[in-house]
Amino acid sequence: DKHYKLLVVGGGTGGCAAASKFASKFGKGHVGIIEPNETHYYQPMWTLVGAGIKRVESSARPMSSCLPRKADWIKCKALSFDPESCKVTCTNGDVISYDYLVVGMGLQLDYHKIKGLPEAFSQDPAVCSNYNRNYVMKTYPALQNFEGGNAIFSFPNTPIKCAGAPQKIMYLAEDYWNRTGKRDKANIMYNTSLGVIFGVKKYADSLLKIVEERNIKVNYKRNLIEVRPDKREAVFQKLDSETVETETFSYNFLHVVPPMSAPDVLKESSLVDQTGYMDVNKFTLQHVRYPNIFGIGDCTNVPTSKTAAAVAAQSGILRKNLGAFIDGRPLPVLEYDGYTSCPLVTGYGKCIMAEFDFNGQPLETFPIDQSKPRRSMYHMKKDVMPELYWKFLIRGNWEGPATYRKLMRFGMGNILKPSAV
Ligand code: FAD
Ligand code: UQ1
Repeated sequence: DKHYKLLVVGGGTGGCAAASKFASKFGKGHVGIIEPNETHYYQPMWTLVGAGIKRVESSARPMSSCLPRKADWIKCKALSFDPESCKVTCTNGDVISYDYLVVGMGLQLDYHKIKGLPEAFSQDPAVCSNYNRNYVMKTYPALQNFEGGNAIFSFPNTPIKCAGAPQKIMYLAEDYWNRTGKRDKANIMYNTSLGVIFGVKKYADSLLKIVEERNIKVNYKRNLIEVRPDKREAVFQKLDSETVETETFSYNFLHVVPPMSAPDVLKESSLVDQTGYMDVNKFTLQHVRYPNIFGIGDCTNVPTSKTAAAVAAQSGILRKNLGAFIDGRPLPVLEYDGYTSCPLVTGYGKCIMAEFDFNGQPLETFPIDQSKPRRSMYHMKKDVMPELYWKFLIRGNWEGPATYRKLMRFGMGNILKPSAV
């Protein structure tokens, strides 16, 4: 059976970036990537696809064009991990051994944990979800066909990727119905399992102003547990009640964000902690029990908001720390600060660019107040980020904006500080 110096599991954002860096370093034949899918999706595009701004095709590229040429693509799923003997078993029967392993398996979407799903997606045109390549294609037609009534947007009771995405599509929908003269007939509701609108106060304050100004009702501690397409009812569990209590809403439009978890294969392995995510050191991304294993992205227990922006920053941390470990140098070389970013699209042509660290402290790149919705940040999201992703991030050449942030701060600091004059 095959052996690789570096084996990467997952050819998504993190897997591609990691494999690219080390395939250039080690050369042809020394890096293997296990990835079952023929197509790589730029998932952040789906917010714009749902709003009719981009086509779903623009979010897709052939996997073969995304994986580094110098690495071997093992086109199947990882089936089990044997970290003691440094082996991964695949669905095609291969057992692959490695010196070093990087796991970037992302998150599994657990639509089936909501009663009535996924069937309701095929039974009711008013039920949609930007989190899946097929269901996102239902979102814009559902926006167009909406004729008034309750429009409900859900947020599940688990960690999710891009925690802002469940409300981005709501602001876009509100804007769309406003422009098409249907806003007066719409009763827009954000039913979230959380107790806050966003985890970082600076941006939460801006969002609270927006929901108030635009007459959007926020119902906190409401978890979607059932969809009844025949009656057009959505059942939510009240998480703030001591007894098991539910609340049923009728809907005319329903955007579902499913519960998410690490992929089952990972949960069933010895690589995870009690919460079911890969157990890594949050500063170095090295596994806490198996030093030759590193994790990147959404599948790890790193306590930051799960985004491609976070993966970009983590790819730099991984390059340095895994690189040092391979060379026998001591860790940490560079510690992750939790940098993550969430472009909160608040309408057609408007975006709040949230950027923050492990402590929920803003870490903004630009010398402007990014908690204000801006057209410039909308263009960053719509036009700049996709290019950055395809040309640099998945090629291992975009490690986030930290360098630019420091340059901007340094420049501004000198201009603004009176003592420097
Ligand atoms: P992924 O990119 O999801 O890749 C995981 C890979 O692992 C997949 O290719 C999968 O096929 C593979 N895999 C799974 N199981 C196995 C197995 N058993 N064997 C082998 N391979 C396996 N991020 C932002 O930064 N900004 C945004 O604006 C933004 N908006 C978003 C909007 C939406 C609607 C969505 C869905 C996501 C958004 N994100 C955004 C989040 C971003 O897409 C993810 O955080 C990022 O892609 C995570 O990268 P990853 O490598 O951890 O996982
Ligand atoms: C980012 O680096 C990134 O990766 C390409 C994203 O993925 C889609 C993002 O959405 C964001 C916001 C960033 C952060 C970069 C800047 C310049 C704010």
